Amino acid sequence: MTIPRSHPRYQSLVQREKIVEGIKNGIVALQGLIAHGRGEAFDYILGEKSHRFALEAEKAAVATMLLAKHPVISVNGNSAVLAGKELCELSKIVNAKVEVNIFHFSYERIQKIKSFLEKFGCEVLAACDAELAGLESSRRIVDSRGILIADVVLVPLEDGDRCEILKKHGKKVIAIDLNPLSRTARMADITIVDNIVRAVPNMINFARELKNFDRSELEEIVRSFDNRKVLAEAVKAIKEYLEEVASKFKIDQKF
Ligand code: PTJ
Repeated sequence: MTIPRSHPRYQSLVQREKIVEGIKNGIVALQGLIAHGRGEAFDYILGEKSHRFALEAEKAAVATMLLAKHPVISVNGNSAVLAGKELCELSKIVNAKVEVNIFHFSYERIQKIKSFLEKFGCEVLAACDAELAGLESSRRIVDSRGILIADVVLVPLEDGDRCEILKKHGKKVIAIDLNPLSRTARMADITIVDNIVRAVPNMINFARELKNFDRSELEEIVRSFDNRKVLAEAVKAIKEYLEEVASKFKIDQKF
């Protein structure tokens, strides 16, 4: 479908089309439609912009990845179609591995996501030759060269069952999740409350800048980061945005 650039909801409609296209070619799970709708709703009440708390988390996330020994970017169906190209670009700058890991598991979809990502010129792990102990869902199926041995894992658009287990395995978890109330958002070490389509380009910009920093400077960025403050600010931002909209409605009513 061609979306006119002049449409007031152009960006949002483009994202929807990518998800729908992803369903048609077997990359996105049907449940991905529901997940996307939830994300859209949260983006709407966050004012569809990258807030200061999101930028802070994006910067700390990049610093953490640059400091890591084995950083891995975990990619599922929705993340692949919405930001696959950018995730591959980020992986190259911070020297992270890209691994396909999905909740609604099938080998066929694993292969489709892998081939889709490889078009952007990155190496993609998807051997499914190891398991994360303690996890029952299909997300336990990992690559022995990737998530299994990772010390830092970026998990965009996660469904909430894995974050805790990754942490039990001693890994640092960075989540990208528009819902600051989700289990993943609350469990992660760093939570990026931002739309993946804005978050990853922001992270690429930070990565280009921070790549030249000393380890001590990167460590300082990570040390001064406070995830609980970020989550609190995200919830406050939603409240303030809704109050502002409500007060505008009240002013309009007077005329
Ligand atoms: O490809 P699979 O099988 O691994 O399945 C992927 C989905 C996303 C379907 C699966 O992980 C799932 O069901 O996720 P949930 O439980 O719906 O959680 C996804 C979270 O991502 C929700 O909290 C959404 O608010 C959030 N989200 C959705 N779209 C975006 C988003 N966060 C950032 N950017 C988005 N565009």
